[in-house]
Amino acid sequence: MSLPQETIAQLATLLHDAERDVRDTVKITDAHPGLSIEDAYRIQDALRAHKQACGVRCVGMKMGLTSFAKMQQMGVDTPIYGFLGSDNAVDDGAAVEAAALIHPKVEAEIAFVLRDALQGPGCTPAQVLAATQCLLPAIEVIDSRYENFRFDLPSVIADNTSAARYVVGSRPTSPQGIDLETTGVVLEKNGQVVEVGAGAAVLGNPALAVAMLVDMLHARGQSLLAGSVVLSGAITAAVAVEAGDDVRVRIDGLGSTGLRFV
Ligand code: 0L1
Ligand code: MG
Repeated sequence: MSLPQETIAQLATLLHDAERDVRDTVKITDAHPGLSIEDAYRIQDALRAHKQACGVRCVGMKMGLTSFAKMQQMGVDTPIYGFLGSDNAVDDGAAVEAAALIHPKVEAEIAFVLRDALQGPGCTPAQVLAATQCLLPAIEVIDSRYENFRFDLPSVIADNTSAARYVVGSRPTSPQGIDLETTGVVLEKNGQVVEVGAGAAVLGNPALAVAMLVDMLHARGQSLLAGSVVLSGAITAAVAVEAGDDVRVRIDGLGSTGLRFV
């Protein structure tokens, strides 16, 4: 049975306040063990509405759990999605205050910037590429609001898939001529290579992850708006960071981006 809207709003406020106050909380399924995936997305929607009421703009969307290894770890066969708020965006090379985050980790990703809106059902990678204005190298900072980064699927969906910050490169590249499957990715921390990967780590092709996002949104009566930034999913494992760390991602054909934790 689905939760009443009042409970959905209370759970969204709990997660909003945990993020604002930089304190972790127990996963929400401890108190609501039967929480459905649909109710988890309703909590995420309420969290987005709460942030928008505080002046945050929704600038795009993200896919999460896009690697087969992570999906297997969580015992699921589909990825999950979240939203990107204007308060999540960091300028290329800028500083991120580590004390404003609970236990941040970084992931290397490819960002799509859409020229055209995309609507399901049946969205294809070719349609995604045709609607894409440019690709950018990206770093997503994830920061679960749950103790020890421990959660189950409904809890992490409600928590906006651990979205916290993101940075994209400043040199836009047309998707034409980029082989998103074989493109190589290097994630560096403090000048040392800590993770390497290729685009195919994201569901075989990051454009497929964006197409899947469009269909998942359609199933809930939503779509991707023109101008959206879309983080297509982690190409590397997530790496823990702290104040003093300097992080950079370099992607074949797309250039690089970075941020500093202070
Ligand atoms: O962006 C991601 O892939 C993260 C999804 C949520 C799971 C996690 O926090 O590791
Ligand atoms: Mg991610």
